[in-house]
Amino acid sequence: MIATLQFTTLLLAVIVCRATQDYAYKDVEEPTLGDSQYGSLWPLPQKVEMSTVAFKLSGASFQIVDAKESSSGASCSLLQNAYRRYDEYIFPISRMQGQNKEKAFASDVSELQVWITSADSECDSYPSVTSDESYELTVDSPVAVLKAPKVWGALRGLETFSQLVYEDEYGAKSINRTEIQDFPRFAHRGLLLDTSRHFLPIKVILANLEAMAWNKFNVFHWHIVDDPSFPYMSRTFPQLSQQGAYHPYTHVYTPSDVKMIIEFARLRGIRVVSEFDTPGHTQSWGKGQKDLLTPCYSGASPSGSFGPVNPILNTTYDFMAMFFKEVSTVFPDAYIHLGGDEVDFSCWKSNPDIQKFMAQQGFGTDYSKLESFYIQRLLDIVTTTNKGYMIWQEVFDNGVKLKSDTVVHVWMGNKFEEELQKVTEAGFTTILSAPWYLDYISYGQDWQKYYKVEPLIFNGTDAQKKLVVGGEACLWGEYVDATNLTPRLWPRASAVGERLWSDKDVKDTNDAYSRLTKHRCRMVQRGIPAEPLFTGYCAHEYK
Ligand code: CP6
Repeated sequence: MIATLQFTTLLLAVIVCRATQDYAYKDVEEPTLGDSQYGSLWPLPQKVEMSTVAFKLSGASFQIVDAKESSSGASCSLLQNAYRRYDEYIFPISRMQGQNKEKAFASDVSELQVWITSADSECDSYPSVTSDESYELTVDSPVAVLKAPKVWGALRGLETFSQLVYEDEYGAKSINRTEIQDFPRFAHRGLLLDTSRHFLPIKVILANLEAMAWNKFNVFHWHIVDDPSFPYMSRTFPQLSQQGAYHPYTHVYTPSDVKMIIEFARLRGIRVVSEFDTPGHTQSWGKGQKDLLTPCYSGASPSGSFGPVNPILNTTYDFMAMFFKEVSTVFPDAYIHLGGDEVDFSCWKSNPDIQKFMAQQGFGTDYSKLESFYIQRLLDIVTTTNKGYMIWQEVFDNGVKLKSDTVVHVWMGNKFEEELQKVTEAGFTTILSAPWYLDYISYGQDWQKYYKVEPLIFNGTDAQKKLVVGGEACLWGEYVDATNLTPRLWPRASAVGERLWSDKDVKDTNDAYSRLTKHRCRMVQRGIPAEPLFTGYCAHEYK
């Protein structure tokens, strides 16, 4: 038996594919559709060795199980849940019918054994920016083994395993002998969704968290409130959503909704980072919280409209302290995003009380000093909750004194390289969004534009480059609701997903096109209406 196996191995050419291999770089508009040697893997693992030896998988007998040596097992519901999910992805029809109607044949690969190697599997923890997502996957007969130090790596490896399974020309589930070693290039791989411009139903958020996991994203940046509406239901200040949401009962996220979203994300190794953006972008806050916003003046009298948060009242800071105390307990992540972007000074300028305060403080007419004054106090407040914070780049640009573990979020479109250079020169951790504004749409294959971005292209030392912990694709919600969000996101966000996960030398757009086309079909098959990249069809489509 062993002799036969060795003989087969010798006879069959083993293709050794290195994900880090350099490709001839072609700048093409329409990539040619050839088959990638990596099948439909997306994002491409760091190291893949794939043989042409194919094994059969029988839905009747194949199982995902805990390895005997594993430090985590039946008591880890995160893993058991994931096994069930991936079992259904691999055998969708047979599993959906409950009973397996396939003819039982012996599976060449009877089991995928999941082996958590570290004593603390982190099964009951929340993921963090330092979570270990690495894994090793060996597909062989009679068993495949997935080894990971923590459950987070196991989740990533299960997704990869499911992507290796394909149907042969007779429709039989197959998988090739494969060895994979994998880990993310960047620790922060996020997606921003905006639930203020339009309310997004819970099930839309959950479906997209699921799709994030398929693309190895690990941060849901929840831009939960903004000018148009305040859908976050606060226990401490219930009037904020009662007055500020589009509808006080139907268009709100209750504490239990938020809990459900956080747990659904955790089970997929995804952090939920909430953003409560101030002092700008806060019109909706003013409806339920009297005197929070600055009254604007026209001439000598109030105009009836309101501007950013009023930074000169003590009541503002009392409110913020209570509000962020609540937020810090509702969202378990170690970071809160505090916004700080796009503050419009015209209302502050019009207000005589603010003018007086500016003079008293010696700010002259530099309103960015007033903005910094507000942010500084807010940061001090949030620091007392023991959370780290993330802020949009303007807060850094304005010279606000930031804690050393602050994450500066670079979003302005022009010259992001210079900004990354400045932010990291000052020693701050940073994430990049500027080139990945998916709310911008245009004719053609814009995924290639997102794909070709190299985050570390700026001038800087190795130490500076290490401070770039990742990036986020942003889907701002002005023109997006439940009807068009999902196809607008996928597979365009997948391009960002591979850029943030795979090696920097994975940049062959033709190879990416082939894999992404199949990956997109797989997303459609799994129930996500991902839009097509270009002309063509999906193998699973039938009348
Ligand atoms: N909302 C908030 C937005 C944007 C920002 N903050 C935004 C700005 C410019 C573009 C797209 C989105 N809609 N709160 C900036 C971070 Cl082009």
